[in-house]
Amino acid sequence: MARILITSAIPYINGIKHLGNLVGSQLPADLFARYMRGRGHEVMFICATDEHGTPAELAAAKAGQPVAEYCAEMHQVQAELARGFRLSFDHFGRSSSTRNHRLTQHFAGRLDEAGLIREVSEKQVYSVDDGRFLPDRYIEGTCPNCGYDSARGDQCDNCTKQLDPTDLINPRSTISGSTNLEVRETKHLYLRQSLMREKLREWITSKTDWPVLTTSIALKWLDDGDGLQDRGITRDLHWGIPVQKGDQPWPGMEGKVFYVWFDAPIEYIACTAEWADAHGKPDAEWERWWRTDRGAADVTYYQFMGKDNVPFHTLSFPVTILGSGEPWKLVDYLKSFNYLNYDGGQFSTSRGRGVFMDQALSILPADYWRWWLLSHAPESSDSEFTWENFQVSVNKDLADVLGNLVSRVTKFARSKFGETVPEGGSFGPQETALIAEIGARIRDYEGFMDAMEIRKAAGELRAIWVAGNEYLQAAAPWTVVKTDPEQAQAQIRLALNLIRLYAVLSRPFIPDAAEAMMQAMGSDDWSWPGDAAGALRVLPPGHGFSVPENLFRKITDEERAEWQTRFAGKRD
Ligand code: B3M
Ligand code: ZN
Repeated sequence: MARILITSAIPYINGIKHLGNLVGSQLPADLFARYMRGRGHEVMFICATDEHGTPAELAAAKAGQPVAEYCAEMHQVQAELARGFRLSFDHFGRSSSTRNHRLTQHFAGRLDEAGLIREVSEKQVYSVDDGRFLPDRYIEGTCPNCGYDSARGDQCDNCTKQLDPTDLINPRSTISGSTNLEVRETKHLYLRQSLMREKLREWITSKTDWPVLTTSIALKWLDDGDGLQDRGITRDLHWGIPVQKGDQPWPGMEGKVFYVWFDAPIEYIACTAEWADAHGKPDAEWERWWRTDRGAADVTYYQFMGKDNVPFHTLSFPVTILGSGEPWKLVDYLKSFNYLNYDGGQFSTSRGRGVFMDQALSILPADYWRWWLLSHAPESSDSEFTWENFQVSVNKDLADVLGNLVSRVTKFARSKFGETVPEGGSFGPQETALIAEIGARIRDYEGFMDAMEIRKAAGELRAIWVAGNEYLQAAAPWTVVKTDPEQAQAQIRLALNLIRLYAVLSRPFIPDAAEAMMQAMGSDDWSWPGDAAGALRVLPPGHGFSVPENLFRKITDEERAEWQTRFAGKRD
């Protein structure tokens, strides 16, 4: 039994995520966690909400709520949606937790001792009436380029010109509207990432088994981007983790907080401590996942994220870990994703374009979405959600192939032989061939899942379902029963066992349907199949089963058209 640590990029707190966000980190991480548990390994699967920074402050202000209250509420909303999608986190934490405060301050103190932090003086806009420095996005004014009167300090939304806050004509604070603004000097901490360049290169180039998408992004930023320039890790904001060296104050840094991207990845570790706290476990229990001197040397650590998050996980966060000089676990395998597009364009949170997690669950159960998203995961390139494609996948793969097999077999079995596994007959060449095919395909499926080749794994699972259907088509127990009932009994015995096996294999993709199938087969045997022949004998003659509710329904053309219009833009 291996020990597997899995983290998904932690979603920003500001608002409900769309399906593109979901398939880029949390959902594939869940697939992998479920699969590894299914194989009998010890798994720790961690995710959290990313709660600090300007976007959280802005969203809270827009909602008219104190930011702490807003975050607490949105955390609950996201946790509920995660449950809805059956994301099987061992813990869904919060980057604003006490654990993360302490750990972030601890890392900063260690980095400072290691000489990896320097102070930099900068000029920034200060709002006298608000009593605070203003991040670029908190300043609006007239665009010097096009005259638009609500250009932001970082960019004009009208003509898209990139701006500095000092470029704006008649600048004002978006918090209070005040125009009483001054440019003042402020000090910030910079992480001296550039000192670690060679160490990082050595580490990244040792990862020969990583996906090209991951290593190419990492090396690009390491070498020719400005990715490894020293980075500011503090901000003049109120909401965030106060800048301290461990539990000591940091002279000159009073009233400042750490930059959200500094504390967010540290939350992976802090969240595991939150997990221990929530279960009344001692520190040793979470440390055995993260400290190589305390048991984590035999842990394999996998991270899942969208490609835009890769630089932070291959450069900045490793600088934090390595620079601390302490034996923390570094990532062993980083799985990154391209983007999922929506119906001829992009998903857009600001324009409400595309399907968001809450909307998706309001029209269909989680398994429908899980299946489509995972079987079309944007791995080697961007992929696109279209309603036509979604309809075809659901109706064919789930309803026609899997759902139909389950309902046809169980209903036929009940009507001819009653609600127990029939005992007559024996397996002939057709059955032997099916068992051999399923056995070979299971090994391929495992290979793809181990390698996190998600689309290929989905394809193999579909092929396993199809093999069962084709067998039934050819064996035709509904015809055979008229002339050779014993033979039909053997066929149905195999088919019922196939349903239980399908439940085990399909569970990482479609957990609810898998539960329903297992329950209908009157079994609780989720053990991973060693050999197919053995796995297809688990339900013995005389074992009771029942006919489940229809597993999947079809999507009609009318529904498809209606949803297409409904999700074209602007959510209400
Ligand atoms: N919250 C960005 C994102 O959701 C960011 C990830 C943090 S991972 C430590 O894409
Ligand atoms: Zn402009």
